[in-house]
Amino acid sequence: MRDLFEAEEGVTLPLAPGAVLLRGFACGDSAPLLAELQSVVCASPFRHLVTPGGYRMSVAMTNCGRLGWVSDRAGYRYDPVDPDNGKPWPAMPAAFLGLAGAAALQAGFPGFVPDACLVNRYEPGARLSLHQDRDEHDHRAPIVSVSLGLPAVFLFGGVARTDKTRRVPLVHGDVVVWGGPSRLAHHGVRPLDDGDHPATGRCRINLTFRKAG
Ligand SMILES: O=C(O)CCC(=O)C(=O)O
Repeated sequence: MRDLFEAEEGVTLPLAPGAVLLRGFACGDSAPLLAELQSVVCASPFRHLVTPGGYRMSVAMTNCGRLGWVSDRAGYRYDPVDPDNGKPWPAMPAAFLGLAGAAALQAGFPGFVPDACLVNRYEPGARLSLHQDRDEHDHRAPIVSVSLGLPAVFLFGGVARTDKTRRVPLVHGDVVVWGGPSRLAHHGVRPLDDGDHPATGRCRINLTFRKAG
């Protein structure tokens, strides 16, 4: 399987109208991205958020950029301040902005300048249930989602929750972009299998870039 993904590196695979998988797009940038992530995590460490219903999320999260996505008993929202330390979220590193803009352009969405980067850390067993990204003001901008480290199975459905969901295997360096008619597509991640990746160890990192404000 790994050889198949390596052979596909640089290939754009359509998922749905307005949605593509850019196989291996972030491979060349992964070391600087992960190095920059260290500084982000130093300033705003990973934490397990609580859903409005009171459940602890299995995925650990932090943010960088002008706005950060947060969840607590009061609901889901974007906040310019990290509620754990009362300070603005760390600035979005230039390498993050550059990669997100380049991936969006490659997917057919020029001029993408995200103001929010949600960083998700999956340890074995962590999952993200099917959801839509709808807390952003302007849905004209796409979502750019970068996978680093352990492989995962991404679930990609349609705008209606009942639409058929496809399973998309993602590996280190893959980037999924969805916008236009797919901007409100349901998506999620299956429970992460255990493993050890040379770049991240026993976890998967996902960077989700959005224009939130
Ligand atoms: O981890 C992923 O690949 C997807 C993350 C995601 O769906 C989200 O942050 O909304």
